[in-house]
Formats: sequence, structure tokens, C-alpha cells
Amino acid sequence: MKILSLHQWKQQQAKKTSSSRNKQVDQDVLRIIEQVQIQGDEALKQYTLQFDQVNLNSFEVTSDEWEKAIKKVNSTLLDALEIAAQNIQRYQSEMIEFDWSITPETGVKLGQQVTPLDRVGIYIPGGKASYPSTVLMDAIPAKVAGVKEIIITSPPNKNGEIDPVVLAAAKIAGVTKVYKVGGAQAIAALTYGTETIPSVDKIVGPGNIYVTRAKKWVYGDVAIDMIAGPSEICIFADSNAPVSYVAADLLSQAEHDEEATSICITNDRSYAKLLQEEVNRQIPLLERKEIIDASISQNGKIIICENNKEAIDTINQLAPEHLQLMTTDPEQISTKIKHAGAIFIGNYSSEPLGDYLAGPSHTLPTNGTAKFSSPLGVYDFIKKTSLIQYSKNKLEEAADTIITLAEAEGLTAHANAIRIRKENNHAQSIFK
Ligand code: HSO
Ligand code: ZN
Repeated sequence: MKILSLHQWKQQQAKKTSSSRNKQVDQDVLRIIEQVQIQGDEALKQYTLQFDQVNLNSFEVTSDEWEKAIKKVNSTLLDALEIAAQNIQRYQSEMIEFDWSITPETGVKLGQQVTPLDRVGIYIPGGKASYPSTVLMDAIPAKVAGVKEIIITSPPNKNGEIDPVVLAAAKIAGVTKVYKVGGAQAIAALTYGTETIPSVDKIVGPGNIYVTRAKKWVYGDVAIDMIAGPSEICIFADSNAPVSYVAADLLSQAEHDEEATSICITNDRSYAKLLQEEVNRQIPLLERKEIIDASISQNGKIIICENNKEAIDTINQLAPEHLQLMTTDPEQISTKIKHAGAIFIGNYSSEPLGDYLAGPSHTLPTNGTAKFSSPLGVYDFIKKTSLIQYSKNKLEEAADTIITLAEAEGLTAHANAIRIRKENNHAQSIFK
């Protein structure tokens, strides 16, 4: 883990270029999307054989299969999922929005009607990154929003099965159906529909680069939550922050992925040295040391800032997915943070608390997108419709203003629709 001055870090940032890898991936992804559109289930079958090495004749997890899988999960784990689910449900319930209307003047009523999406799809990765916690974090907000059909797609293992814990979490979260399809083909199926998989209104959930690029390409034909990148953690620590905690928290995110980013910002050079040593001490003790080591040596950094202001500016520029504040008066500092997916305040608010239990969704904006987007929440699964209601008198009062504006745009049919009412003339006033 390198120690850098703020100046050195800024120089490094400036040199970053975007990767050309996406081009090759995009070619493959576009072909897969096209084939799924043309061939439907047959294409899914072929891609599942090619990428997941399993020959499936049907993709849906049957209720019998689902029940049997849940019975395999031990009761302590089921209880833990239930506790997490309750916390997520309680937190998300605070975000429910209701219809509203105002009467700014007698005869005028304006408002907004809130409607949940009809059907949503959640992509759950398989293999080394199969996270039942993500099922809860993504499906419960949809459920709380009132979405009737919540569908999961996830790649099957070589035996054609989905992780039983994922299925247990799906049941607890109120998921309607689970399909054994992964990759870009799953995103195409959720967007355009196939014989077995219905098309959805929105696709959410993390995935590998194929899934992420596919989401980017189908966006517009379907809504998506975000373009999610590898996990990121940034910890702002002063010399009072227990160095073993800071190291452990940085390494917790590094275990997700070789591409994950762990950054500590501190104002104390000797603390930075201590932390560097502690990180090196802890890595070999961890089970996923290879991934962690790769991630920390590529993307692990300790940045020295001279004072709080410099540190806060740097954090706002980074807009990290997760920010931990382990300084004196972390609450005060949190009020100065404008851009972060989630802020964890104080030494006892370690990031895995948010990953699993506290309640806010762990699906968060990455890669600096916290500058313009929010954590996944109930608001991702609702949409709004405007309501406008004028009385006869009020429309007559407003008529001339509307007609002036419409005629200025050369849209005389618009003007006519108003004039015909103003003059209370059922004959077509335009012909007068
Ligand atoms: N930290 C991850 C989510 C997760 N962690 C799932 C554990 N399981 C999101 O950045
Ligand atoms: Zn995590």
C-alpha cells in the first residue's frame, strides 16, 4: 500500500486513461443481445452451455426446487437473513412516497400520483461473487415500493443449480420467480423477453463487465439502476483511529475483487507508516489473501492531507462508494461531505455493518458517480405521473396566456384547443 502526498496522488489521477477493453467486450455483448432477440430461449440455451457449461432444458427454478434448496440452509443463517431483511425493510419504508395534490387557487388542482413499476429484474452474479445479501438489498426496496413481480436471474453452476442461500434470501425478500440465466444473455432476456422470461421495466443489480456493458447497451429499452464498478472504500482517519480497525476495514473491501479500491486519507505521516505496516501484517492472515494482495498493491493508497479542509475536498473529489469517518468529531465532518454513496460515522460503524445488516442498501454508486446518483432505494422502483385539473372559469382566465405562448411557437392547433373552450363554442373556432 503506497503512501502518497496529495500532490503525488493528484498527478497519478491525471494520468489515468480509459481502458480499450470495453471495445472487445462490446462486440461480444452486442452479438449476444441480438441473438437473444432473434432466437429467444434457444439462444439462452446455447450461451448457458457455452459460458456456464451446463445444458438446461428449462430456466425457471420450480417451486419444488426452491423449497428443497431452502431446506438445505442452516437455521442460524436463515435467522441472520431474516434479521437483515427486517432492518432493510424498516429503513426502506421511510422512503415510501405518497400521492399529493395542491389547490393553489379555487378551481385549480395540481398533483402527483405515485405508481410502483409493474415488473423488475434483479441480476445476481454467480460463482465467486454470489451474494445472498445483495438479493435482500435489491429486492426488498422493490417489494416496499409495491412492485408486484420481482424476478431474479442468476447464472447456474455446473449442476444447473442456483446457490440455495440465494434462493432462501429470494424467498425472504418476496421474489416472485428465479431464472437460471447469467451474463449479457440474461440482461437481453430481461429487456426483450423470451418464450420463458418476461420482459421487465427495470433491471438492477451488480455484475461482471459483460453484464454491466449489456446494461449500458439496453438502457433506453429498459430502465437500469446504475453502471456499477468494483467496490471502493475510503477511510478518513486521524492518529486516534485504532490502526488495526482501519487496516481490517480497508482489507474487507479489497477481498471483493482485484480491481477493488481501498484508500486511507490521514493528516499524520507517522500514522500512515504504522497503517502500512499493519496492512502488511494482516494480509497474509486473511483467507482471500491473493485477491486482497493484488487489489491493495494495485489500488491501495494512503494519501497524506495537511488539514481537514484538504481531506474533505479530496473526499468530495473522489466521491467514494463507501466513506468511513474515523476522526474526532466524525459527525461534524460528515456534514461537510457532499459526495459519497454511504458515510459510516465513527470507529464502530465498520463498512461490513452496512454490507449486511444496518438497513441502507449496499448497492451504491461507484467510480465517482456519487456526484450525481444515489444508493438503490424505494425511489428506484416507483415513478410519478403529474395531475392537472382546471375548472371552466380558471381555464377561461388562463386562455389568453396559453394562446399567446402557443402562437409564439407557431402551434395554432394548440391555441385552438384553448380558444374553442374560451369561446365556449363547440363549432371549430379556427374556421371563424
Ligand atoms: N461491499 C459490496 C457489497 C457486499 N459486501 C456484498 C459483501 N457482500 C458493495 O460494494
Ligand atoms: Zn462488501
